[in-house]
Amino acid sequence: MKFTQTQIDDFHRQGFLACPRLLDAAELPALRTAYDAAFTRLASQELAGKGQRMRQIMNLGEHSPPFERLRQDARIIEILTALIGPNLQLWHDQALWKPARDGGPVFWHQDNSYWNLQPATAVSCWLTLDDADADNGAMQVIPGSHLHALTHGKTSESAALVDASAHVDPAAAVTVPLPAGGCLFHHCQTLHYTAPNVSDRQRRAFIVHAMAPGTRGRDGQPIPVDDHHPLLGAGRT
Ligand SMILES: O=C(O)CCC(=O)C(=O)O
Repeated sequence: MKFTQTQIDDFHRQGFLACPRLLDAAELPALRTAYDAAFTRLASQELAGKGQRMRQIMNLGEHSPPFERLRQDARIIEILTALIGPNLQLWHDQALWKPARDGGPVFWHQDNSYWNLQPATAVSCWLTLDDADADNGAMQVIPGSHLHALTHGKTSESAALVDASAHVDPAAAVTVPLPAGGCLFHHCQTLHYTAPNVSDRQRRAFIVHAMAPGTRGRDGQPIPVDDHHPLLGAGRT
């Protein structure tokens, strides 16, 4: 799927871009089966703090061939390349599952408050395997928020999760509903939030986080190209 230059310009202005049809419906059943199997087979983490909750598997692609293929999918790489530049490196992937009727929002945050990547130009592809809407945890974003890094509060001393809600005017939030197989590309400084799943429908998301090679990590050093952070697309050997 090709984006127009206007859509790419919009991404740079707004910090996000929705792609309602990335995968074909026929591709979804096998991915859902592999996703469910992974949450049964692998130890998933439950990250929680002050009512916030999410279930995640980090780097699912390293454990599940369908997701290893998906994080290198030419359709995803093509769009990430249009948004980041001609060379890409994987930062990591994540599976984030909101089971039906599972309470717990993910508070407003900028991903780069966790990562401290420099330059802050990484982009994420948040892909949903289920129809996602306001009731089951569709992504909400603040347009233009990627232009400034914010200071985030910790949800508690021990929690791994941060909270930038104090910086957010909820009236400025845009909810991005997506059909199954659709995705949302967002910049690593775009403020985003997902609400608790108050529906009877689960919401299974898979996220590919990509950056330009040479991006520096928390220690100020370029992230090495290795098995956890391989080159993607044309750069991959
Ligand atoms: O999938 C979700 O519910 C939250 C995703 C998120 O906040 C993130 O990718 O940083």
